[in-house]
Amino acid sequence: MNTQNSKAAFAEAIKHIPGGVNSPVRAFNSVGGNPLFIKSASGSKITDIDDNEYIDYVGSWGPMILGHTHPAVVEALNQTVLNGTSFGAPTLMETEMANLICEMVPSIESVRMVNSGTEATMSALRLARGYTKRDLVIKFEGCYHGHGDSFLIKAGSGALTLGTPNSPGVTKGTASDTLMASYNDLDSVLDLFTKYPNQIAALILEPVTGNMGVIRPSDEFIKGIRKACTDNGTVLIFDEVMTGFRVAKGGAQELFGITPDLTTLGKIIGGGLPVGAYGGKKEIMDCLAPNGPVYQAGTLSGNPMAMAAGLTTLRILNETPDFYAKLEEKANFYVQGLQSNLDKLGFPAVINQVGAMFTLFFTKEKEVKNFSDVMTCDTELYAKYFKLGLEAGIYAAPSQFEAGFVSIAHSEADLQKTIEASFDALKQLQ
Ligand code: KE4
Repeated sequence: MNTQNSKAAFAEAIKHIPGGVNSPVRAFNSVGGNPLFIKSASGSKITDIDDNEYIDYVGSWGPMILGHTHPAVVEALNQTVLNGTSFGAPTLMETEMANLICEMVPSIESVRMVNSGTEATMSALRLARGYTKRDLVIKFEGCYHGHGDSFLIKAGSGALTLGTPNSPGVTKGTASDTLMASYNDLDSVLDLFTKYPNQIAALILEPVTGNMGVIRPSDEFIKGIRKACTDNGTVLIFDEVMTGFRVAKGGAQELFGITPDLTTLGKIIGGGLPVGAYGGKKEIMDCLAPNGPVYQAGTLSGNPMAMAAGLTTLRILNETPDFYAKLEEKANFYVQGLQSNLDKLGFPAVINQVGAMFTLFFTKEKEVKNFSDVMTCDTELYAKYFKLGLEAGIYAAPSQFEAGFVSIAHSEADLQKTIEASFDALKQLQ
């Protein structure tokens, strides 16, 4: 596979961009080699600057649930740009977006648009602290909530991939306000509530993890967390930046029947443009400026281009009959094919799937249900599998600690080709 142009592009990029990338997990550091520079995408495919085409299972890390360059999204952007790209003043599309989010995610009574998932989670935490007048927050080892200081402690995603789960630059004071619990271990949460009575402002979690690979919460864990937060007057924040509109129309909270107090959103709600959002109980959201004293702002929050792409995407998700059934059918076909490969070869690995997100863990464990299980993975083996996939025209996440995604644009032929390529790769790795 010729990637000469990407190699040259990377040599140029590293001159003036830290690590040659604008987000660390793109750098291929954990899988080796140079990142591919992408020039275009359409539907389920992406094409690099050496004209290699790949079936895309990254989907821009989640947003591209409709596939790339969906005609309705492209048309909406083409029309919107002609009227101006940003006004710094209210627009009708922002109200339409807020109304639609509140319709699709009933726990959200009021919602504020921001420009990234990170902005959403850091703002939600500040809001929870302002509302409860408490300082402490509980997060889970391996969960990633963006690069806000309070969350870069034992964080997942790129921080875990690159081995910096505790980032330098986060002050001791900030870090001391973040309490760490273990995913799927309810006692580790209850112990913190016992140790810090009436001091915990918020508990934030990925209701299905994607940033240490995909892990589903146990019923006991997710229900126990809801009860513990209610009993202790702690704001329960579901970070649905990845799971929102992905694992179900109403996100993981619909899937599990759990009502959080606040929800953070991103990725899909921007349709590929920079958007984040946070929302929830009106009583809490009304503490936000200009109504209340908790401050948060943003020059480009709710800008017309992002609203046009996001609204078009959400309307399709909301109005297409059986969209999620069809999407999950594709994911099931794919995962069953991968599982069949493992079974035929007797290859030790675990696949976790929730809806249209999944991870193939290269571990000898029988199941992966928490961070310590994830840490048994052979990341070098994953790197080899990833590169064999690239050679076969499959673009997966360049890290074992991420989620894979299918879009509605992935055809059965795409999935079948990927299953066969996976079989060949696993056979070579035995
Ligand atoms: P952004 O600031 O990257 O838009 O969102 C941060 C974030 C918050 N919460 C969850 C659950 C997330 O998954 C993310 C971002 N996810 C990573 C992928 N695992 C973004 C990819 C990247 O960092 O380049």
